[in-house]
Amino acid sequence: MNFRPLSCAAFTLLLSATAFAHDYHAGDVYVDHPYARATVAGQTSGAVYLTLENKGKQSDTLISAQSPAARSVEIHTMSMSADHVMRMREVSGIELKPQEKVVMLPGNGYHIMLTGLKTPLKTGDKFPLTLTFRQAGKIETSIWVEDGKKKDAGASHDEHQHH
Ligand SMILES: [Cu+2]
Repeated sequence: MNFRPLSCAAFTLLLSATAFAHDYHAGDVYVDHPYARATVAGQTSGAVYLTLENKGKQSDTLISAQSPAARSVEIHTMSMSADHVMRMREVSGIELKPQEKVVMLPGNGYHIMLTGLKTPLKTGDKFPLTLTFRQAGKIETSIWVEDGKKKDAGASHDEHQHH
C-alpha cells in the first residue's frame, strides 16, 4: 500500500469535510483527540483525556477548563502513592514548553476532571469543553464520549508497581 503523509492542514480539511473535526488549535497550541470515558449508573464525575502540543517557540500553560456539562471542571494529576493507591489532586495548570507534547491517558498522569455531571456520559455523545491557555487564549473543543469498558493500558491495577 502506498501511504503518503498528509500535511496537517490537508488533514484538518479532510476531517471538517466530513464533520469530523477533532483537532483544534489557537496560535501555536494544538489540542488533539479530546474524549471522555462513558460513565456508569450513579457516577457523577468523569474524566476528559486529550493531547496537548505546543508547536511554538514560547512556553504556554493550560490554566483552566470549563464545560456546561459539569458543575466544576478541574485539571488533575494522578499518581501512585507510596502505599500503592492511585491518588489524584488538582494542579494549577499544565505547562507546555516549546515543542512539548502532553498526552493524557487513563490511569496515570493528567486528566481533566468533570465533577457534578448534569447528565450521564453515554458512548457516542458529544459535549463542549473550553480550554484556556495563558498565551494562546481559549480553545473550544467538542468532547466525544467513548466506551469506558474499552481496554487500555493503565486502566487496571498495575502489579509491577510493587517493589
Ligand atoms: Cu481527577
